[in-house]
Amino acid sequence: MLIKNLRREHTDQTPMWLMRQAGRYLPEYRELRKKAGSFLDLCYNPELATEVTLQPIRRYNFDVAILFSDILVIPHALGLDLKFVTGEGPVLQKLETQSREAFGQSLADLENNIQNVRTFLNPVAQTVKGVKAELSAEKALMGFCGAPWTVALYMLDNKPSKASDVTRTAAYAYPDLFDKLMDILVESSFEYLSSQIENGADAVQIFDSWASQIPDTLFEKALLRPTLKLCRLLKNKFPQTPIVLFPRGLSESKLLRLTDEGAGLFDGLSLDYTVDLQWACDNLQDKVCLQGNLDPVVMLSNPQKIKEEAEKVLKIATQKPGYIFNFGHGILPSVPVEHVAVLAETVQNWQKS
Ligand code: 1CP
Repeated sequence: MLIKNLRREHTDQTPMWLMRQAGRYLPEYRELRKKAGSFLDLCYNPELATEVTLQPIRRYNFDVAILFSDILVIPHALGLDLKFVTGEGPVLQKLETQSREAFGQSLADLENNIQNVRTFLNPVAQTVKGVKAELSAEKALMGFCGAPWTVALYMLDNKPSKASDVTRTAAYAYPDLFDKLMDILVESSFEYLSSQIENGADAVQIFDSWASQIPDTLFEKALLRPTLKLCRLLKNKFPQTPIVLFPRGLSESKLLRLTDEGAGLFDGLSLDYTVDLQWACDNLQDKVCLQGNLDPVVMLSNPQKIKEEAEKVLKIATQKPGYIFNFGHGILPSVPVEHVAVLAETVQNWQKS
């Protein structure tokens, strides 16, 4: 059902998955997380990561499992120190950008490590294999990575959710080195996604969670060029594997530009919760499959409201073929599990008119 929708073919039902569906709102996740020790230990333990990936499928019968890993395993594989601190989130070693020489040297070190990405991330490939072996045939496994811009933010700025000053400064001060950083991330993400696809991922999503921070003047350099280059490499090697982009926080004109310039290079566009869904269906759905848009905070309200809001989305987005149910960003850890059951039931019972 996922693949058919990504090809914009008709299906009677609407496929569904939720960003961060395997995570802290699930008691069984918290339990297993305690056993694993650190978050990274969990990511790099194929047996436990397989189990965590499957937990939300078992509980809610979602159509799509998203691989359990993180976007920051790429910089980790490239040699930067990475820790996840409880209550704080990821702490990643920063690249040196004080001078052109220092930045250039940092990049040379990363570049030397591209050849190690596949070996370093082999445990994640083993997780893909493990999930695929247990997932029933009518369900799909989504692989993923971060988009070059969003991953670069974590390598340069301290709090990507708040500011991108260091990354933007680097793009202005050393435009050629910034391009080189994007290229390193394109190449290593290509290796990482290739290994996911070769081991059984049915589709892949590229998370550009902080695309909202890209200034207009850098849109081509930070998003269009690197992200579409990654898509082109994947399409050449795996023409049958659909690609979904999640460029969070782009304006309507930029979503249109991305969709036009990326025609044939990606298959699905995941919408954040600020996008006008009717506008997207009118202007984009004839070109790409749409995904998402429901405000994840709705899940903190009440069952009646959750049902109403989900049906609003379904009514608008399922008029044409090519829609995957999801949120406009990740599920919050404080969402009650029963509320997710209400959402799943609503989507699974929805009859297209
Ligand atoms: O303590 C814990 O258990 C850690 C919480 C957690 C989890 C469950 C983190 C830390 N990452 C993840 C898993 C994860 N991350 C998945 C697994 C699959 C699923 O969706 O169920 C995925 C797809 C991601 C992707 C990811 N990691 C993104 C892009 C999506 C998004 O949410 O915008 C980003 C930005 C990250 C970085 C990251 N990792 C973890 C946190 C808390 C963050 C965000 C930090 C920040 O706000 O800057």
